[in-house]
Amino acid sequence: MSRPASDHRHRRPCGGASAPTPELLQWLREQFRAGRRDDEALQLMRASGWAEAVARAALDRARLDMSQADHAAGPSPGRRVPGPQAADGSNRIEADGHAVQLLVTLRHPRLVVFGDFLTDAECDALIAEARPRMARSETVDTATGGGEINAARTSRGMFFECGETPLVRRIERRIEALLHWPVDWGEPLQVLHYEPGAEYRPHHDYFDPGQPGTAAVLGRGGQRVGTLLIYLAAPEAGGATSFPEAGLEIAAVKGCAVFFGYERASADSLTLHGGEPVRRGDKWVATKWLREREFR
Ligand code: PD2
Ligand code: ZN
Repeated sequence: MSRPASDHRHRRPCGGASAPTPELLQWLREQFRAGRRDDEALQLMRASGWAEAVARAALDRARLDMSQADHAAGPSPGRRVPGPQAADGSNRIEADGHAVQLLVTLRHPRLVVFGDFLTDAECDALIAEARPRMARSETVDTATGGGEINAARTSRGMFFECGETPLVRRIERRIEALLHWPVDWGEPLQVLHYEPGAEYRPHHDYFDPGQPGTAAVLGRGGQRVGTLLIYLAAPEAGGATSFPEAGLEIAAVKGCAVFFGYERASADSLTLHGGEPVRRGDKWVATKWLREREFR
């Protein structure tokens, strides 16, 4: 097994943390291509004498480089992407012992609408678990990678921890089985609540590669590659999820879900989408954003 050469082992950084060398970054990219996990690579760098801060910075830098190269190259035949696989034209998919209906499938944007993703009782129970922790939703500040309150998003929301409750675990297992994507290759489940007038203006869910804050965000699991939006409570009027470039509106129907994938962080994916203003009643949704690899 190759080791990451560290001739800097005893060198003290002068004027701040030392930066990863090009050789270390090259070694890391080779390790990732060979399927090495982040924690294993980190262990090898430590064993070779690399300082913790440098090793972690190198990990983030190499992952970011690879993610940008992958996205510039676009989809390739060997590249895994999340999504359902219906057996021989069936309109029902078994996901972790639960039957999900396949209602709409679109190739471009790559989008699928599911019926019966959650039962009414599961929707109500998830809302009850989320309700005490709701706070004004934030969006990612593309300059810094941090969160910010934004007039474009007037819902309230919260994040569960991964596997936080038995119900959250059951839903995560169902998502994993349906989309063929490991649950920890994604952000924890988020719940949003929209009251009348609240909306989420059109946006892309992937992180804009051209923005300065994106590097920090990609360091934790790479780009987003897909979104699963689950409708937990339907408003009486308004609140559809719209895809303006595709001329598509998906009504928020309790228990249904929409998946859309974007192999490339590009507007060509036609995944510009928004939550239309709620006119009457309340809308609740849960969102699972899928990442290129383990989210840590
Ligand atoms: O609640 C929605 O319809 C919606 C629309 C657009 C949610 C999201 N984006 C999201 O959570 O990313
Ligand atoms: Zn969105």
